Amino acid sequence: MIDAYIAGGTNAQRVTIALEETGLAYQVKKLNFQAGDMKKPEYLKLNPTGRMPTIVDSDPKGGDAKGGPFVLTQTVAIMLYCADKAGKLLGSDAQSKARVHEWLMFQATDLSPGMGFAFMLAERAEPKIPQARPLIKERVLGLYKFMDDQLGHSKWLAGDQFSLADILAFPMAETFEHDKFAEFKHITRWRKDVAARPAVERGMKAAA
Ligand SMILES: N[C@@H](CCC(=O)N[C@@H](CS)C(=O)NCC(=O)O)C(=O)O
Repeated sequence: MIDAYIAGGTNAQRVTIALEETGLAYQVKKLNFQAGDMKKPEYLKLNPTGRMPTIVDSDPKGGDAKGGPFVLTQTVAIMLYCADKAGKLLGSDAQSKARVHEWLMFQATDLSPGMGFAFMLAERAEPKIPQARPLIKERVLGLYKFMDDQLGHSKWLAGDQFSLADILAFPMAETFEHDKFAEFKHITRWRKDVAARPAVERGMKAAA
């Protein structure tokens, strides 16, 4: 059984969708952000960064858990662990695996930092720097254009097979300003295809 410590939001959705798509047994341990659950000593033992998500796999070897529970943090690492454990969502040969990794990296090192910094500069910095928004938005839109082109010639991000790359991208695409996606027809088609998957629907609900 995997305990998934989450408090809602896109990273939580990524984890619960990955868990639903892999079919691994899991339960949600809901953290209350406002109540400071992520800074409480018992949670900090699991995740010293005081952030979420975190998973605890009480059955790490698929057997009798002789090695004790396995604690893991970092959204992408958790997704990779679940996919690896279930033998799903990662591609079937060296090349398809590399494609999945390529699109995971695109998001983890290009898209997410761009969107994260835009939010920090424009909303959280003191003083706020709203003039940073258009600059970063332009960069993010450039990256989404690249993603749109890819989805113009393949059903899923990394090719013919639905993969972790789609799961990583979907929650962020759902929060982006959708009027900006009007020119990105393929992303719009892909968002519908991803949302229609029963496991995705269950994962989104589980993280709500
Ligand atoms: N790189 C980490 C980021 C974790 C992270 O920043 N989580 C946010 C929510 S998405 C959080 O817990 N923030 C609470 C805080 O910073 O106090 C991951 O992917 O898991």
